[in-house]
Amino acid sequence: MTTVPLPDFPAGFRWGVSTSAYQIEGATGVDGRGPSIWDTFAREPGRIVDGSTGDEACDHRHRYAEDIALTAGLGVSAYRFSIAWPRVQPGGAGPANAAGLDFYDRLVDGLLAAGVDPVATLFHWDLPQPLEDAGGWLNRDTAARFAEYADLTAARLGDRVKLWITLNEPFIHMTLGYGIGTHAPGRMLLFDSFPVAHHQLLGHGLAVAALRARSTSEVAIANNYSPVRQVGDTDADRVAARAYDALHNRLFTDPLLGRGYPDAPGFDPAVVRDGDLDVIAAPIDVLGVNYYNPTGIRAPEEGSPLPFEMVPLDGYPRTAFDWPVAPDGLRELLGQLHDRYRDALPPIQVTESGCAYDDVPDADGRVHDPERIAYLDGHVRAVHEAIGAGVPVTGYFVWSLLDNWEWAEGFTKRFGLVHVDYPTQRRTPKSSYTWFRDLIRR
Ligand code: PNW
Repeated sequence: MTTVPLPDFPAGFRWGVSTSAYQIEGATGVDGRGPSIWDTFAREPGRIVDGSTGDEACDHRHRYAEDIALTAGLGVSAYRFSIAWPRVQPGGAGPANAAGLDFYDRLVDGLLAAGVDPVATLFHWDLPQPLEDAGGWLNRDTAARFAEYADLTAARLGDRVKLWITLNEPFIHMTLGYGIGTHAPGRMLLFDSFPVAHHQLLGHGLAVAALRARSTSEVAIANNYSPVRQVGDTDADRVAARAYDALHNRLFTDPLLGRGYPDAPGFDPAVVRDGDLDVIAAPIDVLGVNYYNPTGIRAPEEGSPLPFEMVPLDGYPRTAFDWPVAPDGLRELLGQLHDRYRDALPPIQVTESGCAYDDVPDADGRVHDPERIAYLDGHVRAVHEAIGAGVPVTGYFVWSLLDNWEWAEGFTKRFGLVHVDYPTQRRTPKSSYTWFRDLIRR
């Protein structure tokens, strides 16, 4: 890690931490919550590496007051959480379940009392199971259902949530959930999953309209981005890199920012109806950027089902997920977004940035995570550099406040600033927590 002091950030820069409902809440059977696709998926043998489910996770549904205190103790100005759709509409449709919304009401009030802005994501992958039974995001009707849920939620919380995020990483949900099936709902449609992109984006646009009608707060979407590093120098490598870039970095952003769909693999205009692109391009106030790593791409082998091949990038340290630690990729990505969309680009907030390491308490019960400090130090500097170069970045959220249930990896990957001992649910701030607190305090 560099010892050069961290640079100052503009006044009003939003420092935050992020979590998501299914990964931390547990208590899946209380408040009249209905089943989600992740309850179903996690129960299927072989889906989750350690055989765990999110039934308990971090028990945040019961321990939220302690988690608000941990958040406030960091001195962050914002906390990004997600609302579990199955708590608000247990069946995925119909009137709001008041008991489900009561929990988020208390959470939001607790955050505000602690001086922390609530930033609420409406969909972080936990679709009500009844909607999946009707086709999930392959079904156009799910977009309308999503807008209805957004309306019910904003009617209750719209006066206090400071920033709404409609969808989390629709690209990852489409590719892992419907393309290759390593996430819920576990479908393997490869490029036939394109309708999932369009229906999520349509749901986003309809939800933006619903939120605007109920709330004067800012509205955003959180996309996952990964700058593409072309490996190899043939024309075929160039074509492959361009195809992957269109899929990962443009499919969910070009139409949002008014450009229509790019020419991306799997793009099937058949599901796009007249007027949809206008709905999708409804102005947003903030573009949420989730960044973890760049992607190496070269031309595929003959006969591959994919128009590109992913290759590991050499020369970077790696996290416990084996993801490369590449802060230069964040700098590159922010510059790319700025160059690509120029005047159409709203202010960016980095809504997720973080890393997994095998953090274990020492004999004194302390958790030292110097790799995470180095990771965050590098990424915070990358953001600062981008701001210096004129990219409008107004916030940075660490993924995550807590170690939590990491989807198909179960409890085996720890991303938190706070260590969680799952058997006892004891929370222990790691040294990165202190580091981040001190960074914000300066
Ligand atoms: C994001 N990939 O997921 C999610 O928003 C979080 O819920 C998650 O815990 C975090 O990143 C860490 O994984 C991703 O395969 C899952 O490239 C997979 C990928 C990227 C992001």
